[in-house]
Amino acid sequence: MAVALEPSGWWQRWRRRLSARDGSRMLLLLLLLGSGQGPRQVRAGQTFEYLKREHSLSKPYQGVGTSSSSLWNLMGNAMVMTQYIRLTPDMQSKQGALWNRVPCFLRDWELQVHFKIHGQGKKNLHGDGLAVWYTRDRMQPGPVFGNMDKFVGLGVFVDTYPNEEKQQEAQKRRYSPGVQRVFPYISAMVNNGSLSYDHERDGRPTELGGCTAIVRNLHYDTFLVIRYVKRHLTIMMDIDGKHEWRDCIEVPGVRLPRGYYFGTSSITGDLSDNHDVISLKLFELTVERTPEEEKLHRDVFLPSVDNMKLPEMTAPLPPLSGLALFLIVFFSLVFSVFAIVIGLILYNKWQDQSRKRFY
Ligand SMILES: *[C@@H]1O[C@H](CO)[C@@H](O)[C@H](O)[C@H]1NC(C)=O
Ligand SMILES: [Ca+2]
Repeated sequence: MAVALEPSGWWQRWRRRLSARDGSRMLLLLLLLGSGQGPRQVRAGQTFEYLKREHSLSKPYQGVGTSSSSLWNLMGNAMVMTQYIRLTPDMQSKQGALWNRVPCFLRDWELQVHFKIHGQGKKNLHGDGLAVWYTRDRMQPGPVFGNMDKFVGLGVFVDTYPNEEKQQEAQKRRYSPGVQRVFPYISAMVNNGSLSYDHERDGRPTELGGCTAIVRNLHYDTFLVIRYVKRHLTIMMDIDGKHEWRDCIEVPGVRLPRGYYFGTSSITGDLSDNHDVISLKLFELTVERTPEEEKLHRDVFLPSVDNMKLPEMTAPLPPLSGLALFLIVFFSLVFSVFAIVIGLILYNKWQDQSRKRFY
């Protein structure tokens, strides 16, 4: 497959800052920079970045999902529009996905996701969000943001509905301080096929890390980037309209096999949103490795994370049941009465003794 190179590095970063995200300006820049020499590479530190067209998707979405030669397949309710690919419309019980047909054999890469989540729902009456995948299997519908559970690979979730918090609220439970997460929330999970994503707890038991990301109904562009370099997983976002990457998740020692597929999926339930993907851009990152690193970073066959300590099953504090509350109040009262009675008796005795002493 022919792979075109896109000049990046400093240029890429400059472009990110300067909002030159529209095609015409990019083309102009290419012409100016390339000056007829064809594709160029621009060195940025020790890293070269090349856009890999076979793993990327952008407007116009010619042939997506329809032609047999398409690089991308659609699934479920996903639809190709002129300006975006809609994974789900703002309607109940929809699910859709978009999957790259070409397995990715790169060792170091960066995936930039331009997405938009918007809808009619008011605060906390919208859902459920979208996921970005790098997994062994593709096109497998299921409950995890529209994809199969017990997946093998990496999942990055932009979760817009706080299932666990809402459930706790309904049960009048409380969180211990520092445990509550603010939604929308981005989290990541690496799975070797043995773990289930716990939707009711928004993936809390299996999350590698996460951060709050207020991404709904914004009038500017929102981006997510997943960078995988030397087994270091970094997830950043650009959701403030400032054209700057903000850190979200950083995990060292992440082992991901090669030859997996990129995809994105979404699901709505009782609550809904439009979940749109505008572009997916995969860059190959060419980094230098020392001979030791070469040895260390040998191919793996199953995803894993070194020294992974899954967050403890931090159950919210149990609520005080009615009975417990009654017993506490009852015994407090009984104790108080006892204390007062004993106090009075002792006081009387003391007074008697004082009287005896003076008369
Ligand atoms: C798969 O992951 C689970 C949970 O992290 C771990 O306990 C198990 O040993 C792993 N299985 C293999 C074959 O690596
Ligand atoms: Ca959720």
